[in-house]
Amino acid sequence: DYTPTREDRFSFGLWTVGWQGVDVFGGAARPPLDPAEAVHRLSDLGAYGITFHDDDVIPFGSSPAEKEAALKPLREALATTGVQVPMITTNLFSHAVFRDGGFTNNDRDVRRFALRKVLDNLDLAAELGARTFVCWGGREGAESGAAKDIRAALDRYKEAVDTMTQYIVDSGYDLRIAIEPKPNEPRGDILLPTLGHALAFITELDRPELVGLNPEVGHEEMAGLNYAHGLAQALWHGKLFHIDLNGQHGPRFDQDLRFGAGNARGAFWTVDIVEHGGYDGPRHFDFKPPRTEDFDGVWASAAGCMRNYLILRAKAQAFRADPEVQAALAAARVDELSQPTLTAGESLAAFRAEEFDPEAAATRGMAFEALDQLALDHLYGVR
Ligand code: 3MF
Ligand code: MG
Ligand code: MG
Ligand code: MG
Repeated sequence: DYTPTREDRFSFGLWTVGWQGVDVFGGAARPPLDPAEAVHRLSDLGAYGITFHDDDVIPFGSSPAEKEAALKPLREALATTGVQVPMITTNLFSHAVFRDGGFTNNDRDVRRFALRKVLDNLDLAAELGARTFVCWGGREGAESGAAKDIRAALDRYKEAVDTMTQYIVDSGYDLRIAIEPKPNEPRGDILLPTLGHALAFITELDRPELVGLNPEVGHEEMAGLNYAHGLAQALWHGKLFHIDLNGQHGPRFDQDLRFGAGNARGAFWTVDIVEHGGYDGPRHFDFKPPRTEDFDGVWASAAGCMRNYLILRAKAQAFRADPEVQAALAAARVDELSQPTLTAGESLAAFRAEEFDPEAAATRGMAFEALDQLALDHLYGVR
């Protein structure tokens, strides 16, 4: 049975099921979705959380009274359903004022406006009990060479994130920031394009302990990278604060397919590392129900994200528990990699004098194909 429950901790962005299908070639294909309705529908489907950009709920430019009025039905839906808000984020990309970015816009007054918008949203995050605040810098970037001084832009990016973490500490908020890398789209080139760039950036910040990552499947695969490997490295650094699960077919536009569609083999290893690698945050979906769909299709697509996750979770668990897999892992000497290469206290002189026969070692097969076939047998459903 692949029916989701709240214990599975599935969450969805309001902007996912609420996407009206506006793309670069066409306008809205679906009417707007009321945020409170989205909360009720996602709750009925078995989700435990919803996430949103300020503008998904509060129209851009709202007065404080208008903001409260916009939040009221959402607050009521959360209270009625018990749905949580584990993460919120700020829209610094839709309004044309952000066409050259928020934190790294060449216009200083736009940067100041962007930072005020984010600080307001940190207050809302804390008030709603969110523990993670995502920063996706979709418009932080360039299409041309001379237009952006990348080193100055990184100074301003750091200044913005340092201001946010200082404000979090000064306010006593229990919040951490998660940077979401993306290589391109909507900008020709986006700053902090991959997990690796973002990890390096974090080490330059005033409070690196408060800043981690929100990796998205599609964004890493757009860059031709292995998402599961990226998650594993983020975990190794203690930086996997949140995840955006969806589906992608290789390096093309950001497809945002439902999770499990797209690269299915990649999805299997993604679930394996999420379940077995020490991540304990929400299983968050950032997908787009295709514009071919009416609302029945939207909810089928959302349900499919969770169903595919649960199917792959069962398969990953069965793979790890399979005695033949355990034997194949041993044959592939996977556990041997956990042994330090040097023995503690070993003399380097003795170590360097050690005899080794590379010709003999080169004839030992690694037995990876038999191991991987067992994984595919589990994935393809014949074991
Ligand atoms: C775009 C994205 C964003 C981010 C969001 C923060 C609109 O490709 O992935 O979704 O996920 O802004 O979570
Ligand atoms: Mg995305
Ligand atoms: Mg995303
Ligand atoms: Mg995407």
